Parts: sequence; C-alpha cells; structure tokens
Amino acid sequence: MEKDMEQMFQERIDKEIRIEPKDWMPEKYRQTLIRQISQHAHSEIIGMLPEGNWITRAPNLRRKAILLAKVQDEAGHGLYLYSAAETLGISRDEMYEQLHSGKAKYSSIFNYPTLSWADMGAIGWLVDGAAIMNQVPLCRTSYGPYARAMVRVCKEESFHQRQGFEILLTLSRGTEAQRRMAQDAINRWWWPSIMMFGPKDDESPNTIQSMKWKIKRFTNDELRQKFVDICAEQIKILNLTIPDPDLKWNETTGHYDFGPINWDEFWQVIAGNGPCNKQRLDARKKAWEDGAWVREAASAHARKRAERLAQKRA
Ligand code: BYC
Repeated sequence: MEKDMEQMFQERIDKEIRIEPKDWMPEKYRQTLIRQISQHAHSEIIGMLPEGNWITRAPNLRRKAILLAKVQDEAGHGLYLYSAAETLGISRDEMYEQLHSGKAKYSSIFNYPTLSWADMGAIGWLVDGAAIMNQVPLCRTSYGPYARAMVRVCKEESFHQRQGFEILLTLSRGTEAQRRMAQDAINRWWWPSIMMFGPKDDESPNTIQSMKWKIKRFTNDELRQKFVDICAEQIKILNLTIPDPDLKWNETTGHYDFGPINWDEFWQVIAGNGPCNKQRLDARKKAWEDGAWVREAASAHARKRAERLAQKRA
C-alpha cells in the first residue's frame, strides 16, 4: 500500500505537479523539507545579525535607510519560510527550540564577522548573489508553499545583490583606502561564499534523493560553478581581484577553473566552531528570552478577549 502511494507520489513529481500541504507525501520527503526550509528560515533570521551590526555605523542617511530596509526584508523572508515549514506539521516554537538547542543548522556564512563597511557590499554582492543562484531554481521546487515563498524572496534578493555590488563599485572608485577596504572584504567573504552551496556532490548525503524528488533542481557543485563563472566576470567591472590564484577560464569546459576549497573550515563552522557561532546563537537566545513578556502579554490579551466574547454570547 505504502509502496503504491510512493510510486504515485513519484509520478506526480515526474509530471511536475506541485505537492501541496494536504497531499499525501512520504515521511522522508516531509522531514527533508522541514529540515531544509527551517534551516533556510533560520539563516534569514541569523543573517540579520552581521548586517544589523552596521546599521548605526552606515556612512550616510541614504545608506542607513537602504541597509535598514534590507535587514527588514530578511526578517520578512524568515517569516514566509517559517510559515511554509509550518504547513508540514511542525510548530514555530519547535523550530525555534531546535535552533536554540543547536539541533537545527543555519547557513555557515553567517558565522563570520563584519569588520568594515565594505563587508555590507561583499555580503550583498557575494552572499545574496550566492543565495539567489541557489534560490532561483527553488522557485520551481516540488513543494508548493516553499516554491511560492521563493518567488517573493528572490525578487527582493536580486535588489539586495545589486545594492551590495553598488557599494563595492563606489568604494572601488574611491580613495586608495576605500579600494583597499573593498578588496579586503572580498578577500574575507569569497571562500565562505562559495562554501555556502554546501559540500561537494560526492560528500552531500541529501542531494541524490532531493534531486529525485525535485526539491533540488541542481546539485551543489553545479550551482557553485555557475556562481564562480558569474563572479569571475563581474569582478572585472569592479577592477578588483578574487583571492584565488587558480581562477582561470578553461576553453575546454567553458567554465572558470578554481582552486581547492578548505572543506575542513566548512565542517568546523557547521559543527559550531566558526568565528561567531556562539555570538550569533547567544544573540538569538537572548532575543527569545527578552521577548517572553511580549508573548505572555499577547496570550493573556487573547485569552481575555475570548472570555469576553464567550460571556457576550452566553
Ligand atoms: N551551512 O547533503 P547536503 C540569505 C548541511 S539566507 C550550514 O548538501 P542539502 C541571506 C546540510 O543541511 C539563505 N549547513 O544538504 C540572509 C546537511 O545537513 P544534515 C540561505 C549546511 O540540504 C541574510 C549537510 O550539511 N540559503 O540569503 O541537500 C543576509 C549535508 O549537505 C550548508 C538557504 O538556506 C551550509 N552552507 O543541501 C543575506 C538555501 N550546506 O543533513 C543573505 C536553502 C550544507 O547533516 N537550502 N549544509 O542535517 C538549500 O538549498 C540546501 O539545504 C543546501 C544544502 C544547498 C544549503
């Protein structure tokens, strides 16, 4: 019976029919999506912290307003995604609990510090750029609520990517100190950004099944290569360099070759040993604890209203 259901499910996927919350789905499909969507939501929320650090220090009012809006967009993305995950039968409280206890992951990239204003440019250009590369195909992911959330997220993120590039372009055309600051930010964010796509395909336990279920449309390495190819061209406009001596165009493959990735660093960061893991998680836990009185007040208010309504009706 279960076998037949699974076969019918796979046939729907193969025919590109979207799976919706009330449809039957294999338990492993549901669990994979809960893992990926909640990790994605946590990444958006934790991802507000490195940039939030610069809102008070943005160089002028225009830059401050733009950065503030971007960080607020990220909060919105997190909320769409938590809602999408909730349709799979997990509560928001459970997801927060998994984040705070360290059970759920969030993107490795947000465990690096933001040391200068140019980092706002590098995050927009590289981190949002990598995120879009990964998320545009997710607009066609097989689970309806996730796909629809991605359409909205991608629209805003392409704007975020451009604002980051524009910060770097302005700095690259500025004083020598500003150029150096832009180059330093690219040097620090390049390798963590290409790690963001996840482990290489032969070390990625989830890719084969997720491709079969069309949760993922491209493998980690395919997306990483597309991203490198685009950045290798865009850096020419910035007149700066990508910190990889092995980066060069390969006539035969029609792609840019790139140097070895430090996978040990990636696994260390995921295991909780990156430069800012503790700081990021502590900030989220503190926000949760500090918000307890708001949640209690809102529940008390809702309870009173319900009681009053019930009395009126009686
Ligand atoms: N960081 O088998 P794999 C943003 C984990 S935020 C941490 O390849 P999968 C933004 C992976 O979870 C948008 N963990 O897994 C916000 C798995 O864990 P388990 C961020 C990672 O799921 C603010 C294990 O390693 N984007 O745009 O098939 C400011 C093995 O990996 C990472 C998303 O979240 C990582 N980088 O593929 C600016 C995209 N990579 O099984 C910007 C949504 C892998 O041990 N997620 N792991 O629990 C995905 O597309 C996929 O989950 C991944 C990984 C491609 C990331």
